[in-house]
Amino acid sequence: AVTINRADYTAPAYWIDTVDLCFDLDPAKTRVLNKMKLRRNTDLPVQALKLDGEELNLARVLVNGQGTSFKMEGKQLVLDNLPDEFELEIFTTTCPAKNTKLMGLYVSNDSFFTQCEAEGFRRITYFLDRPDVMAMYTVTLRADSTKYPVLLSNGNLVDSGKLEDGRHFAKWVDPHKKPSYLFALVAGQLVSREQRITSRAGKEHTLQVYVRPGDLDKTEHAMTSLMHSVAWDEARFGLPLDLERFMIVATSDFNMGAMENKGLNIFNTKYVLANQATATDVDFSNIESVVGHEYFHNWTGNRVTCRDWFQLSLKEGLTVFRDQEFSQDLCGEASARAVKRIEDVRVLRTAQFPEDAGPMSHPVRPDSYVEISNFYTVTIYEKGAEVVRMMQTLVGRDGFAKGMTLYFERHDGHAVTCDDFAQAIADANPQSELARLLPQFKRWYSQAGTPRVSAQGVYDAAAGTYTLTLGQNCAPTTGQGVKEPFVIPVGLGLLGADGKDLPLQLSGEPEARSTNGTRTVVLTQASETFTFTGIVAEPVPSILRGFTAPVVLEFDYTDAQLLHLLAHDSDPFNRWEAGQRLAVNRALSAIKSIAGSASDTGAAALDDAYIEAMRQVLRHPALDAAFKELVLTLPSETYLAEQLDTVDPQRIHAVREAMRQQLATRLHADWETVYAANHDTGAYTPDAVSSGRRALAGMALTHLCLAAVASGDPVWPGKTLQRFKDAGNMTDRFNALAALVSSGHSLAAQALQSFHAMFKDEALVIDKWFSLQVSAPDRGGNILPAVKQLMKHSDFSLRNPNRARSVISTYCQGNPAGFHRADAAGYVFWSERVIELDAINPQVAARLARALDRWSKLAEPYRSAAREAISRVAAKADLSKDTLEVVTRALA
Ligand code: HT7
Ligand code: ZN
Repeated sequence: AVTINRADYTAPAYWIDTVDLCFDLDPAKTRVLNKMKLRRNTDLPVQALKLDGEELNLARVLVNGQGTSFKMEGKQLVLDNLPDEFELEIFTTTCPAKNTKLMGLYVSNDSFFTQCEAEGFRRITYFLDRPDVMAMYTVTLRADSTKYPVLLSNGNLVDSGKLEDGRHFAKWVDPHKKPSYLFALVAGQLVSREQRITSRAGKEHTLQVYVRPGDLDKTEHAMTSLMHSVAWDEARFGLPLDLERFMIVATSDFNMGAMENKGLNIFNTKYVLANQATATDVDFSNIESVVGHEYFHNWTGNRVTCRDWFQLSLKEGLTVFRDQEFSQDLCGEASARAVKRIEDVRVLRTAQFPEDAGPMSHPVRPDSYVEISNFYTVTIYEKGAEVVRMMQTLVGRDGFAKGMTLYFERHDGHAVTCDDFAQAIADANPQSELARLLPQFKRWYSQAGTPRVSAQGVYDAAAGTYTLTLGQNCAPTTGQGVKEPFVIPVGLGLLGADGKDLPLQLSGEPEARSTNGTRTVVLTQASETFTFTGIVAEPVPSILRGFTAPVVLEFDYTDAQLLHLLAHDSDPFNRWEAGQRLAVNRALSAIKSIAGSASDTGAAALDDAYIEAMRQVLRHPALDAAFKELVLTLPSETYLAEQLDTVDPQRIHAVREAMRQQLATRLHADWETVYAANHDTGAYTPDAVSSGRRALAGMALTHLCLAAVASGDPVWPGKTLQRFKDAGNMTDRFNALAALVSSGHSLAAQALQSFHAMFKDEALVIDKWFSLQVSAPDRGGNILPAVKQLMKHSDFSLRNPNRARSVISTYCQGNPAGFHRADAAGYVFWSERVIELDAINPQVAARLARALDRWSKLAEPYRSAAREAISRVAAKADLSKDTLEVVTRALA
């Protein structure tokens, strides 16, 4: 496989100014006529034109209307001796019905869809398929008018009409130039919800959400989310919608979440369709953030795009940051914003930190890749968003908005780099810490790995000072043996004995400076000391408030300090974090202390102090339900695994399950109270407050069922089954079902069966039905046989990514104890599925292949067995470069 290096970037030898595409759509043989106007890039020496193409049948090539000679170099079509400006016509055919990779033009449920990012356009026609070639597109679609009444592409509909033989056509013109990865077409039997809106500037727009007939009653939330997105981008960043018409189309066959094609976003149905009967609160919230994300790309990605795919985080990190801010702003209340921040950090720490410590570790701006699809990662997206967030922290919220304005002034309509973005934010804020430290700050783009920040505090009673020494260190990653210090903003507070924030005055300063008791210091050296004065009694430090940097904080907190923070910290993130640290410490000592068998769980994992602290949280009159639910959720098995040098997944599972059981039995009366207080949320709305109450009520039910299974008490399982039957919305129904399943109660089987019967025609609900069963706690190795059985179910399909992921990925990546079996059967299953999927859809296979990324940390016998399974996959002939890259890196 060929490695592409960032350092090898050169500008394109030709520019494409206009593209005129004409499609005759037919599932078996679609004809594509592509007429382009090209111009030589006169900054470079004269070169041949090399056009990318993949799985195309080439029929004809004309230059200025004349037949011409050409040759094929691998997959590229090569033309030589060209004039400086010319028209090129290429006629090809493809077979969308056989396109199981879902890249390029494909058929799903008898409709046509496209997916061009990153390199799918070359599967539609020969092209300079790279993001720095931006052109104006005109697209004509021709198809059977009965089978494909709706014909959509980017931009504005300028013409449509009937053709002979029952066919019709539509002609679309996109008023903005764009890279090929933003091209899209859709054709099929679709219906739409439509909304007219007027922007702040008084412009009229039409918003449309297209779905299959029958799904229209599930489009209201997506439309509301889109309207909120349009209003938010105008209000927060002054960025208006630049199109008369903005369309979202849902498809049930999609490799990722959604795609920001200019004016014609294509979405996985999972991130569009929702009503209270079929979607949970989490689904509603995901839809809001994905609709926002794709809409925000209209400026950050589409108007200003990436020069090359190494700059992917330029658009993805920035757009994730924007969608996170959007969701927080829509929450309103500070406490709800904090809940969203905690959820985002939890994703970063459970998915990105392990990625950064494993074989696929790469900088936010990678230096090389074999298959770019493998680099749509949590590092590019989530860590990239944290890098943007740190910029905002360093220049302030208003300064960041000014920086965005300058970024668009400078780069609108161009394809640029991460450096260009950082430079614009810094230049707009010349007095800021970011401007002062820019070259060093940009190490966040170039260095992989998660820095560890160590902190030590010394209180000097005589001097009335508290001295905090912060150090930083980042372990080597592949190809980067030595790391230079990062710029790390650290939010700080000091809590007094009464739990209140102390005024923060650094020595040498004339007066105390802080906002809401917090101030941000900036760590730039390997080690630095910060001395606070006027401290009359030893404080408890609250460090990295709001999680101001994507680092691991090491501070040797005592239990008493953590309990103090959990009870009082004014920063909700660190308040939650204190509870997590208390739980992690207990879990790790139980895991390490288990001698003997994996089922010995170190009985005293949870002591009275911890249980009492959790009781106080549950009983707290001022804390939100959503926050309580987060505090009471134990750190995941994956997160616990990352805290260990050697991982025995069965031990971790046994300890965590024992902790869950203890929380269930020892807080039984409190769970009953919590359930009584929160289970009735009135008429359903997916707002933050009522979602939080439903989440906490669901958590209470799970614990009540767990306790009941242990005691043999039939009351709560019976009530839970009744709740399942009577629920007025999917969140309550699903939570009740999950409580029965996750507690292992015998009523679960009956509830699962009736759930399937109720929702047999709702694909997204059936995905949940599959996932729930394969993510249940493993009991004596029961999950793998269940997975195999479910794969025989008539509703299962390997070809539909959502369905394949709901069973296979959920099992391999979401159920560590079910997957990591001492008999290696989980790994054998994994290797067979990766190979099987690779022949159908390499992107789905390559993502599944990453389930064993952290194999080298496993204890024996898991480690050797995992390695063997990866080698088996790597040895398979004709593996896609997607999967080959993942397994090769794993074995390196
Ligand atoms: N920008 C979109 C990326 C995407 C994608 C990439 C590779 C293969 C299939 C894909 N579908 C969508 C998604 C986003 O970040 O908005
Ligand atoms: Zn994106």
